[in-house]
Amino acid sequence: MELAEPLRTQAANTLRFLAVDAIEKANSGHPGMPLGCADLALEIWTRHLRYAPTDPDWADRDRFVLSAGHGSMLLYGLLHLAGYELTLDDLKSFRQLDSKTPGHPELHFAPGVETTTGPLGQGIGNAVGMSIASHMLKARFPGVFTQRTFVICGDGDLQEGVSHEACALAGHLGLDGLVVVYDDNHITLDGPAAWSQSEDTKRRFEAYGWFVQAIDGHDPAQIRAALDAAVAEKGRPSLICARTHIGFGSPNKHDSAKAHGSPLGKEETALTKQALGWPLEPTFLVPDEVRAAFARRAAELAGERTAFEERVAALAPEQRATWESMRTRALPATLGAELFAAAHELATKAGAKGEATRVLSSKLEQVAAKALPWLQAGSADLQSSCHTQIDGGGLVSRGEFGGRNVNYGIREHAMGSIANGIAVHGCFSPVTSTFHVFSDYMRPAIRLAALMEQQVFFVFTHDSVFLGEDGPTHQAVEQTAALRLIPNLRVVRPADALECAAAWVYALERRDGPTCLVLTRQKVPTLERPAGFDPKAIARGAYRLVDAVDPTITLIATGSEVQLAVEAAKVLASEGERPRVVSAPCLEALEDLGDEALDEVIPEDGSPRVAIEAGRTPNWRGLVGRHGLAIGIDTFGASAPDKDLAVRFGLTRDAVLERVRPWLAALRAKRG
Ligand SMILES: Cc1ncc(C[n+]2csc(CCOP(=O)(O)OP(=O)(O)O)c2C)c(N)n1
Repeated sequence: MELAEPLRTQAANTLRFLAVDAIEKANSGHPGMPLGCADLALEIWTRHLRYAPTDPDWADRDRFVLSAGHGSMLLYGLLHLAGYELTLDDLKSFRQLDSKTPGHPELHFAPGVETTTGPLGQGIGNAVGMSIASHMLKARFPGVFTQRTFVICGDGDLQEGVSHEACALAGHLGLDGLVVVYDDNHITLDGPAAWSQSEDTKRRFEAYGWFVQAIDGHDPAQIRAALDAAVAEKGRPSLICARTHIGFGSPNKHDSAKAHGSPLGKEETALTKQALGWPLEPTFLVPDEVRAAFARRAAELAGERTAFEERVAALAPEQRATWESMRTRALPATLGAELFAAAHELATKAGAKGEATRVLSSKLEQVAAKALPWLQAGSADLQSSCHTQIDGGGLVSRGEFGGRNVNYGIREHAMGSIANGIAVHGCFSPVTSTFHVFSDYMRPAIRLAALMEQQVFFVFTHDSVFLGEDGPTHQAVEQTAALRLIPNLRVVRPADALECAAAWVYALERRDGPTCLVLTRQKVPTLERPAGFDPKAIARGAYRLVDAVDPTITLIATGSEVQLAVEAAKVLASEGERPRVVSAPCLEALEDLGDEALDEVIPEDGSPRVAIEAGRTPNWRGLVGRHGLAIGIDTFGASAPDKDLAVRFGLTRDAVLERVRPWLAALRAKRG
């Protein structure tokens, strides 16, 4: 739909003043960006974007990402006009508690918000992920999907490193249908962008392999021509560098950082409305003609959904079943049993030598991948070490999106952000992988996956000092503890094949949040379990591996240190103790089940508690209590063979016993 003047200007000004009025009412927000980008957003939404306000999750919709999330009111205004369930009252509640219109766009609040943005750069990374997911769908179901991905981003997004990583990969993969509009307003939060940037963005993106156009971002004809060309471009993503003016229309704040992040103020609002020929009252004005124009657009788009449904209906039955599985990301009821059976086989094969949990997890991932067409994997150039590639799944590459594995290159941050985009897109759950220590490089994305309640599998291998010779730069010490601090993230550190299977079962069943799988480089032995042991107990998060009636000591360990606890317990038992050993691959998962579940596994029975984990100890102190013992590593590691490191860091059976015995004795002496 093309809006003729003066309706076009009226519609753009409607967006502008919905934002200005909402920000004034909230007395907080960012008016500069909506004022500057209204012309661009309007053309995207009325001319190109295909959406279904009554069915916001319609699978073949185009995705729109406001990467410059501080401009949230622009998005809320668009959603309101487009007919989503977002009323004027919702706009009037901008930034208020429990409103649908939080300060930055958040997934699950207003319908039509595709991803949570605000941390600059993430939206672009997400959009690259959405575009990869789109291409993967198109390759799997030729002729069925038409979706594209539109983005508005600012200087902040393009300065952030994550966008460099993501955009380089987007160019490399030739992601056509990805259209990024750059709000090139020369202003950031503190002042002129020129204070901190002077690169030639156009040439930078051309060097990445993008199709780049530069336009006046307030000239409708130029915007239309550029968007038309960008959408039509084949074989590469598009960047439109749109020269805009922040605070457009505001006599005293346009082109100034003053428009960026504070309300215009009563006087300046009045002056801006006057300057753009907008009535001062009523506020939150939506002229009937503008509403009618958006209704026409909705009607125009109504057929798209039916046409898509018809294309799906015409699929061969087998393909339709695959699509159904992807659409719902359904888990076959038998998968859990299959994973546990595979784990038993793996354990038998590993024999006395044992196996690294990274290898065991990899084999189990294959079992899951066979059953789940929606499982997709990728690594930051560490496939050969992390082993997360889906065997026989093929590579995603330029022009070839039938594959299931993405080579992200050495771009951990973008990997996380792109994986989030793949997940929110709705048809794939992504696996990512790198060394555990480099989880720090992707932490902002992991945090957002948790905030957005997305099913992303973050696989981190080489999980402790026991990776050995590469030394402290590569040895995770604080990463497990640090990741456990992220709300709604679950960190699983399995100890052997069966625990790896339980980790996958848990992670796959967890639909409302991401899971980290923290895995060893080194071989670990298969744990002995009592006859008739039900592996489902593991997936609850923690369980008693060695039990005792009226225990005199409780040892709690994770991953590679569980065997250490078992060995120490054996010696303690020979010395007259009644030790209990709890394996706790994911204590937080058990805690999720409530106090009762925790009490069932680790009761308050008065037995002194010891935690053993090859990493920072503070987060165990709560569980072991003030008089408990947390054995771990609270310094950086060292470069040496793992056996020497075990001695150096006190993580041998004898070293553990040497700490436990005097501690127990002192405790008993104190208690009398
Ligand atoms: C990762 C991150 N760092 C810092 C911020 C705080 N911040 C929000 S907007 C902004 C400036 C962005 O400048 P630009 O993209 O040019 O936006 P404009 O001023 O044009 O609206 C900053 C620093 C943020 N949201 N995210």
